[in-house]
Amino acid sequence: MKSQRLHIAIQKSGRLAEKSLDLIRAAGFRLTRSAGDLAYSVENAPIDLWCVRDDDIPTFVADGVADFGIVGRNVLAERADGANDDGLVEVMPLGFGRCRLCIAAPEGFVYDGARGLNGLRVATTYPNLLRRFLKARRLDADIVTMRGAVEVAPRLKLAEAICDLVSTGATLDANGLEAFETILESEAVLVRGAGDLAPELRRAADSVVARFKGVVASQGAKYVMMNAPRAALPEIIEILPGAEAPTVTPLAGRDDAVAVHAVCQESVFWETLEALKATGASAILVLPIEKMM
Ligand code: PRT
Ligand code: ZN
Repeated sequence: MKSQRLHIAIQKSGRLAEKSLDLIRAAGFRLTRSAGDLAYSVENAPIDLWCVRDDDIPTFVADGVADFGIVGRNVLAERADGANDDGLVEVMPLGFGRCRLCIAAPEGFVYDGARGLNGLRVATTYPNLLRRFLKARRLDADIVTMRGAVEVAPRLKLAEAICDLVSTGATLDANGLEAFETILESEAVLVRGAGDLAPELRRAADSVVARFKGVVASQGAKYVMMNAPRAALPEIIEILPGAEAPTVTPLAGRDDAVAVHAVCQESVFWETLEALKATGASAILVLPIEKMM
């Protein structure tokens, strides 16, 4: 009989491991370790976590061993090569593990558009993504597939260019390389398989998705409150970043001024506060949001 618990595959150790656990905890799921360091059990919901290599997460989900996975979009995209469509679906981006898959070459390389890659060797651990990029641009470069440490390939004369993930750019800098093209924007995503869930697991699955959405939406979101001249309202709404219709309430004993409350979906910078102040707003408060649904 199939298990009555929902299974989520996460990275065991590495760049996404801690942040995946943080997300799950922020969604209110209490974790206890089980099976050594291979799994966690959620105490307050019928959910278990499998801790595995990130490269195996798509297989776990595609085979139905896990119902969901948390993995880099780059790993998913590298696996899906069109011919081998395993029906994996990206449910939502999770806002961490951001990076770009870039083409880079030694500084000083004259990159005259992607055509400059014709006839060159490009080293990568992402041969499928690179092949698709080259094909879409009708380019003819040789792909040198490596297992890691791609950034040393030009120095070892193994390739003239590389195609690798970049986040801060420090690795490229340290190796005298420069990025020219981004072929994929990546971050950690929640992935699910193509199959239907057992009815008794659907509630847990809906709750995972809704709570993750809440956590992701509240990250960076702020609750902004202020008093403002009624006449400045249109201008204030323009200035507030990513705010949906703000709440406007009267101020006792003041006909010309109102209180404005708004949820801003984007960062609120000091510049924004200064711009608000310039419209005549006062008592401006910016508060963090803990949960949002
Ligand atoms: O052991 P396991 O197989 O599970 O882990 P792994 O070693 O294959 O993966 P890991 O933990 O390195 O990365 C997991 C995921 O993190 C990746 O699949 C990406 O989705 C995401 N991620 C985000 C990154 C980076 N940023 C990143 N910068 N993955 C790798 N890098 C590497 C990159 O390959 C290069 O070597 O970091 C270097 C560049 O970093 P910067 O900061 O110097 O630009
Ligand atoms: Zn890996």
